[in-house]
Amino acid sequence: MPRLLLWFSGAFFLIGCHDNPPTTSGLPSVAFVTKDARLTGPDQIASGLVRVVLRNQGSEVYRAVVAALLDSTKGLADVVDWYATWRNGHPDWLRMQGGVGPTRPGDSTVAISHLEPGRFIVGSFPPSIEDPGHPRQAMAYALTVIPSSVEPVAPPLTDAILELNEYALAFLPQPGPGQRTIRVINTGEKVHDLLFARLDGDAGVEQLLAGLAPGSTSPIPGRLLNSIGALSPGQEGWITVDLTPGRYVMLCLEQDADDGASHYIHGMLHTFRIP
Ligand SMILES: [Cu+2]
Repeated sequence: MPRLLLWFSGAFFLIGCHDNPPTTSGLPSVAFVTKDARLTGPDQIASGLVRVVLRNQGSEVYRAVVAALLDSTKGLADVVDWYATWRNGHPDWLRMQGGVGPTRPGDSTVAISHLEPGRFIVGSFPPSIEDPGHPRQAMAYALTVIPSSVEPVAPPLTDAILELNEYALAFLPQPGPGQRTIRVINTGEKVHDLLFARLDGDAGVEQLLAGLAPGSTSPIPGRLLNSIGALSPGQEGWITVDLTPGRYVMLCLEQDADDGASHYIHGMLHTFRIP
């Protein structure tokens, strides 16, 4: 099928449609494992594009956000302290570079991130689906990204771009049915994340969020798909999702630094149907 060369966000990107699943077999993988109160993974990985896998063996929804430390005086303790005392959004010394979004207990999800050499923190900073009084406890550890010794791998061919900004999620173009690879980019000025779910029957978004809340006894009326942990402005990641016929929702759970409301309440909520 023809590929379109589009001008978008200051750069050219190839958007294509492919009949075969996108290959990411050439990419190195890094696997993180969440259990309750614990996040584990390798201490060191090579730079470049990497398949980030999250295996959630805990009893609650977790994610694995990969964040670069931009200040040599900051470390894991500063990140844990920032998260616990979160009041004014994200510090400028911590750059959210993707990782994997909300993942249900017992599930594994995958996303692709691009990581330059440096010091990173991997954290399951729970998205703000908890009530405001819920303690913000990060499960996190330090990761070093070292220069890769192999040739850089090209980003995956994508079917659509998903742009996150204040306060909307917009597809370019809206993807059709089938296995689709989506490039997710933050074109805004605040940190954004992504929850991507297929809804059961006529379930609503509020029912889904109620089911995902920590300690909830409500059933989760849907399936969480691959999504992105969190992205600072200008950062990007890639996901592949299988869009079978049904209803889908995408939303951002970041808590706004200005008023404390989740971004989806401000408008970062998009539902669509695959016929
Ligand atoms: Cu957001």
